[in-house]
Amino acid sequence: MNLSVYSIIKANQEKGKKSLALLLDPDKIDLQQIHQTIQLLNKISPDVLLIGGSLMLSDKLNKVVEAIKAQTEFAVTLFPGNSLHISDKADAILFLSLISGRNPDFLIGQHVHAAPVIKRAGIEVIPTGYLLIDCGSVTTANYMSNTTPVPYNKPEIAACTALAGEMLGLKCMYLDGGSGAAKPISPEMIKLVKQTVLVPIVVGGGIRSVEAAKNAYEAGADMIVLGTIFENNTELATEIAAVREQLSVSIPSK
Ligand code: 1GP
Repeated sequence: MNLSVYSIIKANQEKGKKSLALLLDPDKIDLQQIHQTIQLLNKISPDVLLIGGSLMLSDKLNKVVEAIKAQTEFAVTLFPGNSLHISDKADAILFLSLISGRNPDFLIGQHVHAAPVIKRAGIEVIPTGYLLIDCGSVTTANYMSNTTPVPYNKPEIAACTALAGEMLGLKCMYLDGGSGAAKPISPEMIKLVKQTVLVPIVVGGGIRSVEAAKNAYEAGADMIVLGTIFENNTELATEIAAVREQLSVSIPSK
């Protein structure tokens, strides 16, 4: 039986195993060359494969999901920028509520449009608290969501926001500096969020070195997300991906 995507993340967390997610932007995938992407996916073997982004120009979402499903065993999880970014070919969706912001459209509005579509598609829903963090540049996610990100040096705001999200029943927290962020989220912020909530913590945005990955994992990230580096430097992405093995510890099951 195939495990649900959330149960993989949760089981890894409980075992002390660090998880890795790769994020593919459909706009940047050349469908003629997708076998190359697939080769790399097989090499890196992420725990979670995310597809999506804040803004999509092309109509390739469905095609990319279909091609990956046809040629690999990976479960495909949608990382949508809005309610149009849904493919019924996917396995799961991060149902993101942008709880760091005060824009009702991204807290609940888009969700109302998306809910019946997701229900019909029958895909796994992962209720996710999405926190945008100011990591030194205005990212597409910030601009498109029309929200103020959490200030870089205010870990307590991120922690209280994550706690509120957990109290509302969200099943994981995604701290995101946004694609191509100038710097990664600070270890201090990740650490405080980790100390505050029990749900799995996902950290992404600007992770482009082994050191940045280690810092995020050691501070408490259960899963890191690599996007830009996977697009730009697959060799380095492979090295970064190996960090999770070195840092995983073995927690005996209860
Ligand atoms: C963006 O967290 C992801 O939402 C990945 O960010 O592209 O900077 O790796 P990068």
